[in-house]
Amino acid sequence: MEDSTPRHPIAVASERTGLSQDLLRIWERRYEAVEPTRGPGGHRTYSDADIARLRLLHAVTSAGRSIGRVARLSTSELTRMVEEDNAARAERGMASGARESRDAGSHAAAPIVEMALASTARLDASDLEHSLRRAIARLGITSFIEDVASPILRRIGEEWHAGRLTIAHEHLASSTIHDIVAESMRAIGNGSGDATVLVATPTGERHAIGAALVGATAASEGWRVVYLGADLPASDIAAAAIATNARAIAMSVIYVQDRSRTLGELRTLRALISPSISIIVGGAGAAEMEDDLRQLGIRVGASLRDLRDALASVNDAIDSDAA
Ligand code: B12
Repeated sequence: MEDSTPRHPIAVASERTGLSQDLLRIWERRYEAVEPTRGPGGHRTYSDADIARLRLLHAVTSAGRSIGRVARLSTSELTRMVEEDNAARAERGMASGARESRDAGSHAAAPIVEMALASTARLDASDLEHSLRRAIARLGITSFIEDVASPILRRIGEEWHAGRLTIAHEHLASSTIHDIVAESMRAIGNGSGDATVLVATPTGERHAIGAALVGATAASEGWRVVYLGADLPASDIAAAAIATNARAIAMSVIYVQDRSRTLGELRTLRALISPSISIIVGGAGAAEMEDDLRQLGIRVGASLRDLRDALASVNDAIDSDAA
């Protein structure tokens, strides 16, 4: 059994657990994950038992669980969870290389997600931007989108819905993520790719980040991307597609406020452009209208993998036209 005598300042706790001092404070204040003793000057002092518990919390969150779900578990429950994770990892020893590297990406991402949420909670935009830029450099754009940006946005949505974060926190995180993803999209796509895809959201859809993620994914697949952002009328999207000679239009629909208006916009878009230009629509809102969209001749995708598949089949069609 570990010693519960308070002995270590926060710098030592950070060094021994691999968790930043900021994260230690957040885990304590928001989630009551540990309760270090306060010295006469108010400084936190951790025991060996606290440090052992923090290491367990680090291991179970790095495996993909959110701190909110595990912070209040007893130390013996956390130990059991880590043992189960280790056993599962050993059992999975024969898994394929691709799967292994994908898991490695999401393991590396879990602490980044927690750090980014902590920076958002402090409204510290420069810290948030710094950790996100480092994450893109380390993980690459695809893993950044799937393992970092999407989980952060989901968690921010949950915290916002539960009233634990305000619209100011959400705006700070959304605008930072949007700008970084859009910047990467332009950096990857700059001048490359023969085929053009136009990316936008329809009138009434103000959620732009899905479209930016779509643009960055298409750019990383070698497409030239014309990114128009959010909330555009069908007639303008069609005119831009014709002017840029786009071979595909990818639209993100996250929230449907007025179903008949959104469907009407997409119907108009389909009617205004040549049938040889593919329209691919995805996002949570698109899933709600899937049958209607298919009837209009619009392809529906649920994930960015579906987007890659759809763009690959457009490319195949371009190649067979050229042959
Ligand atoms: C940021 C945000 C906002 C910001 C957007 C800022 C911006 N510049 O984008 C602002 C403040 C404007 C906003 C407004 C609103 N929001 Co909002 N918002 C969010 C939040 C936190 C993140 C949205 C986001 O970008 N997600 C990231 C997306 C891209 O991830 P995803 O949806 O899982 O998409 C994945 C796939 O679907 C796929 N995909 C996405 N697009 C495409 C496209 C193609 C072609 C393909 C193949 C795949 C694909 O790839 C993604 C990555 O894996 C979500 C929370 C959440 N859980 O998402 C709420 C959320 C979407 N918002 C919500 C609501 C209710 C609203 C408002 C109505 C609030 C209000 N009362 O005003 C308004 C509506 C505005 C409007 N008319 O569009 C709800 C929607 C609930 C619902 N479905 O009924 C959510 C879920 C929050 C919640 N839990 O309540 N919001």
